[in-house]
Amino acid sequence: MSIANIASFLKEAQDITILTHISPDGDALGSSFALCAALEDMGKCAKVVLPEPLPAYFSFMDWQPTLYTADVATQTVVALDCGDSKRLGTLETLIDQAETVVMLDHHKAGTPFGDLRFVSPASSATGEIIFDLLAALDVPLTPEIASALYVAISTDTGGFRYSNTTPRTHQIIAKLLELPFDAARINRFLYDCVPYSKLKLTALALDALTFFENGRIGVIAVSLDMLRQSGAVPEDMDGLTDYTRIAQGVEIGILLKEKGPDEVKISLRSNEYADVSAIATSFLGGGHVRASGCVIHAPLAQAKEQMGAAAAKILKG
Ligand SMILES: [Mn+2]
Repeated sequence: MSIANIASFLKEAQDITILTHISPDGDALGSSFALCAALEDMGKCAKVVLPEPLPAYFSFMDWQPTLYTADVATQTVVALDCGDSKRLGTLETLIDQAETVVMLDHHKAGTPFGDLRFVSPASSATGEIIFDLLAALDVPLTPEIASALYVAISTDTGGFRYSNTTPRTHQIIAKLLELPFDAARINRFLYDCVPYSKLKLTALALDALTFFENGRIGVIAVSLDMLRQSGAVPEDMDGLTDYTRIAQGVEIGILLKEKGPDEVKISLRSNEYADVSAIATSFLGGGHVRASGCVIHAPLAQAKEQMGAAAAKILKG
């Protein structure tokens, strides 16, 4: 299915409900609210339905979701940035109720669903696909649309740093920046502004950073006590994984999060060559070569030793 086909279908649709994956990120939300604003500009009835309120991290954007209730009416559903309908969580029921389901995504792996599908793994973000869709719909960009797409594409490319960033990414961003919105303000809220609790937790985590194998493995174990001390909420742990692997000489980074007395959630990262999915798989987890995860049922200190030893074994080949 082409973007042009999906655009012609949406031109005829009147009542459109936009859905995205659970724990929505910047691309999920930015793409959703950009499309919603554009459809409203076209005179349609459109809404973004979320199962929970907007994550506080995005409260600097003037985004108004509709909270899910069992009686949310849906004629046409557009599911964005979601490679598998299971990732819609409770909203999956809306897929079954809708007359027509459109799916737009950029994830490589997934189980495509819906009646009209467009999946483009070459796109850095679903936001890039929405940019093309809006052009096909002939709807002019507004500051509201441009700022939402900017959030979508910037966050999924790590601020245009990741390898998924293409010339096309920058061409789209250049077009968006022609609109009068405050990109510097968005960048500040996205990348240079954290709740104090998160900063405090980061300080405790950095203090707890230890190394194995002559500094080639970096490990941070976050205890429940550290969360209590900093007043942090679980989402304040987002991004801590990066600190396990940014010290010079580190190849493998391991973040351990204590969930309970005998439950530790592990995130594994590698910088250049180590296959951390091999470590995760040996503990019944999974993921990719550079990023994977697993759960260990052991006390935090013991889990740390186990993961350090498993990572050392991978480095020794
Ligand atoms: Mn995405």
